[in-house]
Amino acid sequence: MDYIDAVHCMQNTPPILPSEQYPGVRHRMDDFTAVHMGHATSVHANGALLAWHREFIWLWEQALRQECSYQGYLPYWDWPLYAQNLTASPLFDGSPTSLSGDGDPDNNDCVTTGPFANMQVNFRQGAHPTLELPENLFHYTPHCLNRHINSSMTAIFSNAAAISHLLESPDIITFQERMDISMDPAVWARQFGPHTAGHRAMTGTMEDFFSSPQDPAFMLHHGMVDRMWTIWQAQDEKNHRWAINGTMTLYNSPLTPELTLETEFSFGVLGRSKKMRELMNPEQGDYCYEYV
Ligand SMILES: [Cu+2]
Repeated sequence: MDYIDAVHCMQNTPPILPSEQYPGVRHRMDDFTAVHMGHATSVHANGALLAWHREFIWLWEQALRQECSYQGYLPYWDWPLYAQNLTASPLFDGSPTSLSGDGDPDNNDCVTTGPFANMQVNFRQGAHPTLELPENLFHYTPHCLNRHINSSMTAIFSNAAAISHLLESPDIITFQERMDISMDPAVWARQFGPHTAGHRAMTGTMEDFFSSPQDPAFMLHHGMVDRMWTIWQAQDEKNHRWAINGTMTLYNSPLTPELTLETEFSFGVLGRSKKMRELMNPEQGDYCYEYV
């Protein structure tokens, strides 16, 4: 409940981004969505996904604490617990302690139950991955938080066996593919990792390539992505901890320079730029966290 209150608080806190350039930004949570949107083409389906989103959710947790007096930690969505039936799970059953339930199919799939019932989201949705930022990306396009939850994908790709398989990845290339999506277009349609499956299962707001952080489920979903990476990294300090693979281009194509520990990531108004090296260990540098 404290977490839900803190999210509401962020939605009632004025933004930092200027409204002339970012007309859709109406509150602090929108700052996070807008930064995610601006970086989306360079931090997905490539070598930057894990590290960039680690910092992104860490910055969110910091902001909840510093700006909304949140005393807790960032919760995560424990995929295998609910993979077979998301709408029956305590996360999405629509109860007062959930992140709200499924959308109402008779009302444009708008979410009408739980703490985020009738919540307004401010950026458009429906975008798929593209190499270029779409025009009018930051325009004010108010509509309802919407979902059309379908557990068929998480049932297959986020279950306990899939998570074990993910954590047994022998190297970072395999881990990335099992987490997210294969780099081989031939298998895209039938093979997903739990990262992709979670976005697709929620559909609607959560499925937009750019503006998905508008759904309060996003941060918990990425909490679990980061938890998986954290566990995998800690399995083998020598071979997993500093393992990097890929570029900052969507699907690593066209080919751009390989990431190194010196590659810098930016986080706009959310925080200072950081090198890849600073994002590789949750117990080093600015970070001091672990997963239970
Ligand atoms: Cu993302």
